[in-house]
Amino acid sequence: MQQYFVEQAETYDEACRKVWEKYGERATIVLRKTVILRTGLFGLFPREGVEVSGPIPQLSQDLPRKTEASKTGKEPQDFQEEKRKVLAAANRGDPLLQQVLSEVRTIKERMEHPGAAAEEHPSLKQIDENLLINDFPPAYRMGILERMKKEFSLEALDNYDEVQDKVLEWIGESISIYREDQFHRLPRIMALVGPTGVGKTTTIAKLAANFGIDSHGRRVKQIVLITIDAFRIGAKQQLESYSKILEFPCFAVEDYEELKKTIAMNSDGTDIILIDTIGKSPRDMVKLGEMKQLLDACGSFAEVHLALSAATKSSDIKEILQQFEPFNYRSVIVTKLDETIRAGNVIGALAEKGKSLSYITNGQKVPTDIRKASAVQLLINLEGFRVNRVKLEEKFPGKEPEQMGLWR
Ligand SMILES: Nc1nc2c(ncn2[C@@H]2O[C@H](COP(=O)(O)OP(=O)(O)OP(=O)(O)O)[C@@H](O)[C@H]2O)c(=O)[nH]1
Ligand SMILES: [Mg+2]
Repeated sequence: MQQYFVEQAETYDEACRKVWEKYGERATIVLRKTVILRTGLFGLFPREGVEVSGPIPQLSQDLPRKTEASKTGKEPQDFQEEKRKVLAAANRGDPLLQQVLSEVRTIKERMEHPGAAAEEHPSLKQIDENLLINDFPPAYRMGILERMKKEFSLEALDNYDEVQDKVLEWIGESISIYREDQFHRLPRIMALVGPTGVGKTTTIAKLAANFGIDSHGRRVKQIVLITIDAFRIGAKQQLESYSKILEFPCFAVEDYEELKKTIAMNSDGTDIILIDTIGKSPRDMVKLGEMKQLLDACGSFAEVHLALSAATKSSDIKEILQQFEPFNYRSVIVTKLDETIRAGNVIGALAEKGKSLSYITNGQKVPTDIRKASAVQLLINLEGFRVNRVKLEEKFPGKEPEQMGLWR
């Protein structure tokens, strides 16, 4: 019976090379599809790859050889006899044989029209294209496409509008929103860490204003600002200038002891202490370690949030999420969403790492350009999808974009 090969590789060319090395150059690729390659320990680190398959060509040595029997003229008779039996079985409607014949017919059709067989449904193609435009990581894209193949019939796939609504829902479900601890002890301590220039200081100022002052301009919470960026020229002044406008006290500290003392001194009567940190390269493990030790002075109840620019490449986001892991950050604050039309990089990386989102900032203006994170807000930012906002808001109630506080 005809046998088939299935080979996987990172690229189509590599897969073809493997096939030809194993089965010779007569081997024809009949089917080609994109798959997730699971490599590494326990199949972690999935990567996108290609799977090719087709019939294994009969090598000349595998063809019926002339045996002693054939020399006596017996084999042709046997062969004729076998052929007669097979045809008779087919005519009788033997189910197994019918199935084999149908498979052979399909293979023949595929060999005659290779493009048509490998063709995906247009809805799958369109969704994949949209995911690609939005910079979703490969494994996330493949996950969505596999789910589409499993959950939609061919008929259902024909209804593109419904398909894309469902896919948006799946993407929305993959976004985890940070739940604030309603009963945190006072003062609540929040520290922001993250790479250089992502908008930590600006975000601290936005948070301070929105937490501390209500829509009538009244002070509703006592806020204290602390920066551990005491060395850099301009960095301390940047936070101090915000603190002057907002009339919140501001302190600059240099080490663990000083931070501990400043927190202790300001604990009475303070609702929230916001701590700004020095931007660090995720590759500078030594400096990250030093800052982690310094931040330990905040105690175990402090909430660390990681600030991450939405304009960061997918691969860099993964590295940042990983390298800041020692800070045990509770959530991610996505900054500069206004600078990109793609949110897939962030959504995909957070989903892969199981991290939740607390705030989104979308502009330089203090204090207006910040929102509590919501799935809908990221979904409406996606390129190429037709967003049915009412439907999404029904699906994700209470998570609509919410501007906080004053200065709308
Ligand atoms: N477009 C845009 N720009 C922003 C946003 N948030 C901050 N910025 C700008 O980004 C630049 C850097 O902001 P900072 O708040 O100083 O960033 P930082 O993370 O504190 O920087 P370092 O302390 O140097 O690590 C400033 O020009 C901000 O105005 C945002 O949401 N959107
Ligand atoms: Mg700063």
